[in-house]
Amino acid sequence: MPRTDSGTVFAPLPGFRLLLGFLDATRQRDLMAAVQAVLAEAPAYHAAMPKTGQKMSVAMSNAGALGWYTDKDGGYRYIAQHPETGRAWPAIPQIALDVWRAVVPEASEPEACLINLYRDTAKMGLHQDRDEADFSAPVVSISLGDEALFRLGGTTRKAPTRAFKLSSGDVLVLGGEARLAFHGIDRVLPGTSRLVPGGGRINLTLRRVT
Ligand code: MD6
Ligand code: FE
Repeated sequence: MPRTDSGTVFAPLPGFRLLLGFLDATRQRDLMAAVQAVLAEAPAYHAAMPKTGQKMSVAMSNAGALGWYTDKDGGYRYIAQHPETGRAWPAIPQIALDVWRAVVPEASEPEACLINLYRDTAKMGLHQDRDEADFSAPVVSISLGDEALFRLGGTTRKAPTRAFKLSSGDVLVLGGEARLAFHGIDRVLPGTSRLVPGGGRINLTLRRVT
């Protein structure tokens, strides 16, 4: 059971799994190198929120058949090409596919790998992952680099929330009842890791989309 920022433990919704230190230092470095190769081909950008057009503080890119994207007019969606280069997204790094297979062996192959890059004071507001057609498939996330305070709530926005720390190499699964739990990143703790070149945190989220 996760230990929260206030030192207490709590029981999250069924289907929530936090695998602390799932990737050892070597596999973190190898995955980081693979992510850098993806970003060299598909540069990270600051996507804009629907309606307001407000740019997100987190920079994003994708790997896989489909990539999550948002802009002012089109809203949240999955697209098959990088919005600026027009090219197909690079393949999902093998280590990330291996994590998916190991932690959710019952699920079909992931179609999307969103890459979230947090520099400086970037954070992510409380949200549900609900732009996919099928919520029966879990979402698997892998954290690399600086530690972050992850906030997890219930399936309604007003349900109580708790924050706990995610560190480099941790893997988090939102499946079952937890698949639609609200969650976000309160803040990143700068300088807590040297893994990400230039500093900061990277989170990969693997998903089925169709
Ligand atoms: C992050 N993670 O850790 C943001 N979504 O940077 C997510 O939004 C997320 O970690 C779905 C499932 C797991 C996650
Ligand atoms: Fe999410």
